[in-house]
Amino acid sequence: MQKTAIVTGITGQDGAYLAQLLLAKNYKVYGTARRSSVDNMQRLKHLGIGDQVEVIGMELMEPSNIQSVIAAIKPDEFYNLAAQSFVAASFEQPLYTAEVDALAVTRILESLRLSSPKTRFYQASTSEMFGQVRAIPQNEDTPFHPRSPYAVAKLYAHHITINYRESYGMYACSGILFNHESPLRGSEFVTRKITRGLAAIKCGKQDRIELGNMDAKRDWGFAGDYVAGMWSMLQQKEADDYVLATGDTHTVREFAVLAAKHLGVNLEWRGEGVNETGIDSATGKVWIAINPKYYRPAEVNLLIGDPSKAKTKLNWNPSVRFEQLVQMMMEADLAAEEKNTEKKTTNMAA
Ligand code: NDP
Ligand code: GDR
Repeated sequence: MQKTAIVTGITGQDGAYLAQLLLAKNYKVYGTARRSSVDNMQRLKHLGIGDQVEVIGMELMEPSNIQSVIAAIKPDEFYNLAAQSFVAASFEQPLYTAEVDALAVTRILESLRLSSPKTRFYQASTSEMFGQVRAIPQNEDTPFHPRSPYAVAKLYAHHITINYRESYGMYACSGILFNHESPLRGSEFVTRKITRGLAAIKCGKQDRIELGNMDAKRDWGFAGDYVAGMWSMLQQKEADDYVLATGDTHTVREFAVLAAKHLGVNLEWRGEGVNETGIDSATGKVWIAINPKYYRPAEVNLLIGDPSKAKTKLNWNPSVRFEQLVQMMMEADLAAEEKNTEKKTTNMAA
């Protein structure tokens, strides 16, 4: 019989890749989205699956939305990907972030418990929960020390997921995922901000990119690999929690240097702290400058994950390494920027 899955956050990066994977496995996919005044199905369309996902309305702040969708569909699997996912924004909107990223998870679990207790549940947990890290690398046993309202809210969601598993025997898993990126990554996240910005500078559309903490280190992988891990977590005999990561870490500065290299630009660094600049060594032009407004009230300086458990138990392995990821994102943004420029030139000529 065809399996059914509900994916919350279908308009987001992971929602799109997960939907693609589930459709390829012949699932009936219901994607939930909140109301929007603009067409926000671009990622699904980009992957060519815009008309294959059944999109249903669900605002995570509305318990009745959650209850009615779960009671009507009673899916085999429920992937909770929706969240206020931008760490920086959580310092500006801590209460909203708590509602959506923490309390809404209890609303979902309660609805599942009451209406569809056999549904297998995946919670999108995060390496941000490790925060000020207590061990290097971080694995499932590393103690947590969250450093933002986002991470605190996600930690609540992580524990309530485990609590429903232990209290009611529900098949509920928490995937502790390290940063994963792609050409579909939101443009406010640092990787995509860099690749979009560099492409725009290259095409003469932007003067420079302004960034914050260049020393932050992240374990960056490819989103397509990570959604496969989410699915695997729900196919096991018993529910459990897993870290997904590459096991490599790089600074924001290293990401920028490598991305620029794909454009044939050798970035050199001058100055320190807020005065640091990234300069094209051939022309002396400043491509990257620091704007302290991008510093966070509390920072997560270093993340590097140990995915051994997922490798052993789920047979999960990341297929895309850092260098390929940067290349993939840089090439996609350059191609998009060049296409835009071409379109504008053609329109002006017509
Ligand atoms: P995105 O920010 O790309 O997508 C978030 C999704 O949540 C969007 O579809 C968004 O809808 C939806 N959403 C936000 N608020 C609400 C709300 N109040 N009601 C209903 N839907 C809402 O995130 P990603 O795809 O990158 O991440 C998916 C999940 O994984 C998130 O929970 C994130 O916190 C978590 N995570 C992500 C990691 C990563 O590196 N990408 C790593 C670890 C965890 P809209 O389009 O309307 O804004
Ligand atoms: P993160 O991703 O906070 O790790 O959360 P983000 O790309 O926003 O930041 C990574 C690091 O880069 C530093 N940084 C900047 N960040 C942004 N966004 N913009 C800048 O200009 C900039 N300059 C430097 C940040 O300070 C930070 O150290 C992501 C999200 O997807 C979360 O939802 C997810 O849980 C975690 O990854 C794992």
